This record gives sequence, structure tokens and C-alpha cells, in this order.
Amino acid sequence: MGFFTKIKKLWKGPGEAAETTPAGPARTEPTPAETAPIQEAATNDWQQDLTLALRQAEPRLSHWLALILKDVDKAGDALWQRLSFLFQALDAPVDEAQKFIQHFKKWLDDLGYQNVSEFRSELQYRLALALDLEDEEDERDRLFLKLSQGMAMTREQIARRIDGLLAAHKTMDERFWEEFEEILIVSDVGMEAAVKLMAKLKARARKAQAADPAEFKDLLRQELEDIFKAPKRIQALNPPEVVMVVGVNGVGKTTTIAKLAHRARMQGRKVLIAAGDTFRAAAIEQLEIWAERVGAGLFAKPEGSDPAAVAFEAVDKAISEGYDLLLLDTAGRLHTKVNLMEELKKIKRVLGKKHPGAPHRSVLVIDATTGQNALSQTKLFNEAVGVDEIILTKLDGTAKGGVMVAVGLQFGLPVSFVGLGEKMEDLRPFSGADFARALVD
Ligand SMILES: Nc1nc2c(ncn2[C@@H]2O[C@H](COP(=O)(O)OP(=O)(O)O)[C@@H](O)[C@H]2O)c(=O)[nH]1
Ligand SMILES: [Mg+2]
Repeated sequence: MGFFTKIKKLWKGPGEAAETTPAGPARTEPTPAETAPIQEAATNDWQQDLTLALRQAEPRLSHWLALILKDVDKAGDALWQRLSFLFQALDAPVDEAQKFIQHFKKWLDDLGYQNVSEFRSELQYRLALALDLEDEEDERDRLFLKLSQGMAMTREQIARRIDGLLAAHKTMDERFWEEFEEILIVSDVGMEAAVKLMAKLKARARKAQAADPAEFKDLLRQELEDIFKAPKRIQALNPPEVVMVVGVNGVGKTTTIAKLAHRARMQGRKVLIAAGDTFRAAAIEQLEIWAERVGAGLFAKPEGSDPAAVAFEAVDKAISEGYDLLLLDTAGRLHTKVNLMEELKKIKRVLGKKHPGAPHRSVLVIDATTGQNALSQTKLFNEAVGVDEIILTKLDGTAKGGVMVAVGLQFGLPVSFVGLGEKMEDLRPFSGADFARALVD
């Protein structure tokens, strides 16, 4: 299904890696028909290095990329040749490899990028998705770094205070817990969630017979991990998978849809975006641009059209044209709260009628910078449409990330992705363990 899903099978472990793979990484020379001839003598170095690196048992994307980009500082033929060589060595289908390169070239053109420093990170992101390597250790480290940088302000807010607390107390007594509760409240965890979290932590401390504040961080980390333990996901049984994206104005719904579409495209899925926010013409135009840029289809009707009709017809198109994924954008104007919720309910009903099981997921987008407001929004949307998962945007540049703990505790809803910036690559899968580690280390 994905671009190069076969690849994982090529690297089973030491010994059975390259040698057992016919026409795979063991090959040192690309066939001329598939790759343009390499002209300079020096380029043989990278071919040899790359071939050697590829023969190592573990996939190491950052290592491969470093080899590919050695002595390359701009986009151009040298880079395309090397990428082709990589794909070929990985035994990727030629047409898919070519498509990857074409898409990437177009993206560079769209954004006017030329220097490796401008696009290296996006290239690595695309390769990780295309090669299904996002779970690889290197990539996980990169993600953790990104999350922990993005959460710097939130961490500063919480961790500094916790360090002060730990230094000031010899045992975890009542006064210790009271002070900790205050820290939670000023860190945007909020009253109700703070009380819940405290009760859980105290129980955990009792069970572990822990009284020394030195043990506190471990307890807290474990508790946070538990709160965000991701439930098993049920895959959509009847494609297209329909995802309805809801949330108030300005939280990042449309941008997040573009980012989700980008991810799915890089994973080789055919994606349709439906412009269900028909309230403003600008909203439709914004989606048009994104769809074009990420290579997704778009279904839109004129400004002022009935959003439920957009949903209905978009599902039709998705089914008849064989799309794998339909992402439905919706309006989020809250000044007509009741109408909005009724409208969303109607859209949901229509989707289900048209395509049994749809929407397979209702995703609520919330903006981390809004702090405690995120809680009332979650409640409101959850009551109206039944939220399946949350995407928290703008975690970068806010000290209010603590609200995430409250959302997790109070609604028990999984957080699937976090937004760590405005770029396409800045939407990353959320891991409770990483979140806990980034918050208290
Ligand atoms: N820093 C940052 N900005 C974001 C993120 N997600 C969205 N934005 C910005 O938030 C603004 C509103 O986004 P938009 O998608 O139009 O929100 P919508 O009204 O919910 O559709 C835009 O300027 C986005 O670039 C994020 O994760 N980090
Ligand atoms: Mg929007």
C-alpha cells in the first residue's frame, strides 16, 4: 500500500540482510536504464559508501541521508541521481521512486527552495513516511527532540517549579502535595484535573511505598504515560476512510488537514479533501491551495453551500473515484454555537447514511495556546459529535501545554498528533511516553 512498504522486509537482521536480497542493496551498480550515468569519478565514493551503509543490518535513515547529501548543497541532478540510487538499492519500484522525486521537485519549486539547509528536514520527513521508517530509532529520536524543543516553554513552566519543590522537601508529605497542586494549577492543568492527578499520584506513591521526593519524577512520568496510553485503533473496514475534522475557528483545522493529507500522500494513499467550511470563500481557496500543494484531490462547492451536501457529494466522489482517505474540513464559528453543533450532527448523520461506518473518525483540533478553553471546547464538541481523537496544535511557542494533561485526564480521549509548527512536517504522531519524558526529565 505505501510507497515502499516492502523495504522493512529487506532488513530482517544481521546475516539475512543484503546478501539474501536479490537485486536489492547488495547491488553496487544501478542499471543504466533506470538511473542516469554518474559522471564524475568522485561520485563513486558515495555509491560505495551508500552501498556499504545500506548493507548494515539496521535501517538508518539519517545515515543514508548524510551519505546522499555529502558534498551536495543544492537541489539538482546530483541529488536526484543519488536519491534514485537509494531507491533502487532499496529495490523500490522505479515509477514510485520517480514519483517521489517529481513531487519533491514540485514542492521545492512551489516554495522556491534550493539549498539543502532549507529542505533537508522535509526530505528526511518524506523519506521516513515513504519508506515506512517513522518508527525507526533515529526517527524516534528526531521526533523526541522536536517535541521536546516544541515543549520548551511548557517544560520551563512546570519542570523548574517541580525542581524547586523537590529541593524544598525532605518527604512527600501533605505540604509537599499541596505545593504540587498549586504548580499544576498555574501550569494550566486546571483545578479538576489537578485534583484527579494528585489522587492518582498519591495512590501510586503509596503502592510503591515511595516517600522520598527523589522518586517523585519517576512516579509522575509513569502516571503521564498511563494517561496517554494510546488505545488500539480499529482500521476502517470499508474504504474510503472518512475523517471529519472539527474545532473552533483558528485552532488549525485547515492547516492540520493539509498536514494529514501530506502524510497520507507520502504513505502512498490517494487523498480527497472536502471543503466543508463553506462559510467563507477564503476558506475554500485556502484548501484549494493546500490540496494542490500536497497532491490531494479537492471537493468544493460555492461559498454558502450546505455543508452537509458537500459531505454527501464528497463521499460519492471518494467512492466512485477510488480514494483511500477523505478528510472533511468543517466550519468552526462559535458565535452560532447551537447552529454549528446541529450542523455538525447533521453532517455526521449524512456521512453515515451515504457510507456505512463513516465518519470512521471524528477528530477534534484544539489549540494549546488557549489553555483551559480547550476543556470546554472538548466537552462541547464531544457532546455534539462524539470525538474519537484529539489533535493538539501550536504546542510550539506556548507555556500552556499542561492543558493536555487535563484533556487526557478528564475525557480519556487519545491524542493522535501534535502540531509543533506551521510547516507540513510539523505534525507528528503523539507518544505519551515522549510527552512525559519531555515534560519531566
Ligand atoms: N505555530 C503553529 N501554528 C499553527 C499550527 N497549526 C496551525 N497553525 C497556524 O494557525 C493559524 C490558523 O490555522 P487554520 O488552519 O486556518 O485554522 P482553522 O480556522 O481551524 O481552519 C494559521 O496561521 C496556521 O499556520 C501549529 O501547530 N503551530
Ligand atoms: Mg479553516
